[in-house]
Amino acid sequence: PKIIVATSNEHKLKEIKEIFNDFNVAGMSKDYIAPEETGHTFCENALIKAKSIEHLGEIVLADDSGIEVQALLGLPGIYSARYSGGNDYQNNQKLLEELKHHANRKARFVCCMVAIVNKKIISAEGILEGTIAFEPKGENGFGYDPIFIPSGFNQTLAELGSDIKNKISHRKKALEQIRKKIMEILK
Ligand code: ITT
Repeated sequence: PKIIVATSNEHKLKEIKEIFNDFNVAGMSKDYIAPEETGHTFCENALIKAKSIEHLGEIVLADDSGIEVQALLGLPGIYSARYSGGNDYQNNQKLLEELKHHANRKARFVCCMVAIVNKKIISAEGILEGTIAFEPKGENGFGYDPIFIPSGFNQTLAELGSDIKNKISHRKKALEQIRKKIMEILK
């Protein structure tokens, strides 16, 4: 089946394509203007994005995700993309700076996927637990990957690379759940 994804983040799209390699996954064109993310939760924002392209196909999908840091009471959370007002590197620097005086470096990635399948709205959430590293390491991935060490590993997601990331990630978990719900509607 064909799935259109409401994202302007090419890294997300690449991961979704790798995980959903049994679907025909298409992104948006260059001139796609994303809606304002005015929701208060990941799923609210994912729904806003999915609805914005509902008219484009029988199956549309949107991903809203971010990192929640325990010592920062869950921030940056839904503000992850706009945390520093700058780029990924600056977001990472700000997070490391904020955590300087905290011993607790626990964090988790959260992803909410919303799909609209033949007008039916479905959602699924995935979580990846881990800790924040003391400095950025690794070249793979995007966003907070260089400073996030998943539980059970001793390297960052950016060091571990996409093969491992796409087996364990919040995005992978959310996609596997939503895959089941999509197939249930289509059968
Ligand atoms: P779209 O809304 O167009 O999909 P976006 O990048 O703005 O793209 P979000 O609003 O969902 O997406 O913000 C997600 C941010 O959370 C992202 O920019 C990263 O900073 C962070 N993030 C989410 N998933 C991540 C991952 O797998 N690895 C690293 N950082 C991630």
